[in-house]
Amino acid sequence: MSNYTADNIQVLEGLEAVRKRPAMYVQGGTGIDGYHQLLTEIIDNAIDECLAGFANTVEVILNKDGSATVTDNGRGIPVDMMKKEGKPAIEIIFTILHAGGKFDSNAYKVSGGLHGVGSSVVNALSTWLDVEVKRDGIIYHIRFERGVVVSPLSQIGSYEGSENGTKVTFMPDQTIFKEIRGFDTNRMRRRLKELAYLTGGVKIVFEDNRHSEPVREVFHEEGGVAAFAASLASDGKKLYEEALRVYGTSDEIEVDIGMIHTSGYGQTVLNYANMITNRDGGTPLTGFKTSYTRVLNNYAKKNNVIKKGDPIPTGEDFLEGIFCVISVKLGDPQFESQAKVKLLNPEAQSATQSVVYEKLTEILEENPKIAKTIIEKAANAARAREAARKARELVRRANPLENDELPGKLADCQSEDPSLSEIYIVEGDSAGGSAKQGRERRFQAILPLRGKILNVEKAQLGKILKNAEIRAMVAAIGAGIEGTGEENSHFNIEDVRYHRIIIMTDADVDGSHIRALLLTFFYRYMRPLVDAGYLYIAQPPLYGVRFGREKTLTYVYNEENLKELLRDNRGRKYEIQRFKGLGEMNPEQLWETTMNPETRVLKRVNIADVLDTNETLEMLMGSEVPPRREFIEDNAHLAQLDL
Ligand code: TSJ
Repeated sequence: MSNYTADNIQVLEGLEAVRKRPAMYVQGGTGIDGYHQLLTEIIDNAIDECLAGFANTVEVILNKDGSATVTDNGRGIPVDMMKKEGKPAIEIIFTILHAGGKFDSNAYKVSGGLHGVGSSVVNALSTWLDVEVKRDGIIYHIRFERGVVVSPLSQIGSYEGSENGTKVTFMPDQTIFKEIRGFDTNRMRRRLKELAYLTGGVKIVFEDNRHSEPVREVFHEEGGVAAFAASLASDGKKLYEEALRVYGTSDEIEVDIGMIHTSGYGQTVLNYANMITNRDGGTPLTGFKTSYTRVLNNYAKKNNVIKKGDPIPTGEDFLEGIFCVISVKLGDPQFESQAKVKLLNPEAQSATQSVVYEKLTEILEENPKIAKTIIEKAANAARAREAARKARELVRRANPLENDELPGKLADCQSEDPSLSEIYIVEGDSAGGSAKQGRERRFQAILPLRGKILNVEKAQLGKILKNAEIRAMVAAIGAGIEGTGEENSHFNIEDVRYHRIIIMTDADVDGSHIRALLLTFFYRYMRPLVDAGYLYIAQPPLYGVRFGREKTLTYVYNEENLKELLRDNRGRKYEIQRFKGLGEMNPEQLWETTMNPETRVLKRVNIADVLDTNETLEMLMGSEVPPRREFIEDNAHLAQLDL
């Protein structure tokens, strides 16, 4: 079999494979994306000729019949005979899959491998494809249908002057792209504008001749990625006139970055690898951020731009308000996925890092005003960040429990003058009920506590702060708590809502237990209350004695008093009522004996009392259970801890 025959078989098999499974060869498959990818591929080839330095203009024309024409003014696709194949090079290029690489003259040819579409794939998926090449004064022509040569390469004319070039016109195959109506003008305009920025100087002419009023637009951006970045930022917010361009080559990777800083707060960073957008950046972005932050910090330090005491800006602070375009070009791009959202090549990170370090340092040295502006913006961002953090912390770690609302079970007094106001902290709901009925509501508030309160000596802080009874007390007293170890935890004595805080518990073992727990709580978390003498213990009577037919009871507060009273009234008939709990007194009795400022006996708590209580509590609450039970039983008849 001759080479010629073997090659032809290879060509036909290749074309058949592409037409059978287009999605394997075209990113975007046979949908709208794949359809545009055909045109993109042809344009990229022309752009490559520009990037290689042999052309400066690309023309893209959408024709009335639905075909597209792409022209460049480069060298013209080679038309010379290939000895081995016995065919002109141009025919090989359009018929052999992945033949592009063979003719690559520049390291970062975008076609082949990158898009997964070669010009041969476009050819195979086109109803027809015409190529005209102008080379050395001669105009060549070749035509394909569905990838197969139908008009072999021929000379069709001549031209004057040195303007060589390539012109490709193709008609996407409707039998493959069944549902697609045509190219999207806006999509093409957007891509061509982007290419104009990314190439930085290639003149791209766009024509849409499909409508009665043809569209013609020229994209030409000499400013490259710097102009790109500048175009993204609004003029009024720019912190300096000209966008910066950081450009260099390292390890055969071309790094081209444009940036401008604005007074805004967002950050816009676009990433391109071989002119393909990478939504998630990748290694070049990482390399950029590393050196960008380092260079700016170095400059700030060396030139004392950041004031003493100001926070050091982070990388994110330096990026506040930035508009930046990062474009790298490299030989063998590796992407995370088919969608190419992220570039993975590690060498692109080190190349970007080294170019940015070297070139940005130079730029800052040469533009001290801009350097200062960028750093001051970051310093502001850092200060704002720090202030925001502190504000957040204040909210989060506000005086614990301070913001609680007044508890629902608090029966508050009418007076808003703390020096005239009292609060009774009452053991149990039933005693609370009597106290609420018996009180003088103008200046007396009642807060009933349900059962035993938490032992703050043993519980963890978090649990203490969550405890409903404790929260209720803190909220009612209204001055926060201290001693939590938290930075913003304070007890503010000026905020106390009552200058008499009165603990009122039953005259029994449980009552004394609860009282001890409360005292410990106040001592640990509201110590100034104790120091100021605001804390009291109510003294409810133990007995009520009725002599003869008297209507009123004589109240007795301890055993001594009872003996004395009975001795003094020897010979009289009497009845003794023992009050086991506050709940056994009716509201009037409670008022008269324990709450009426004219008749009640209050014991003011002092530090010594509490310290005693601490020891007592140590024993009461300690883990050794037997001595505790003993203590409670021994002292039960006293009905109090001797405070
Ligand atoms: F995609 C394509 F093949 F259809 C296509 C290629 C489409 C368009 C509009 C332009 C091109 C193209 C290719 N423009 N310029 C070139 N250049 C070459 O192919 C070329 C020229 C000279 C040499 C050389 O070594 O002399 C090598 C090459 C690859």
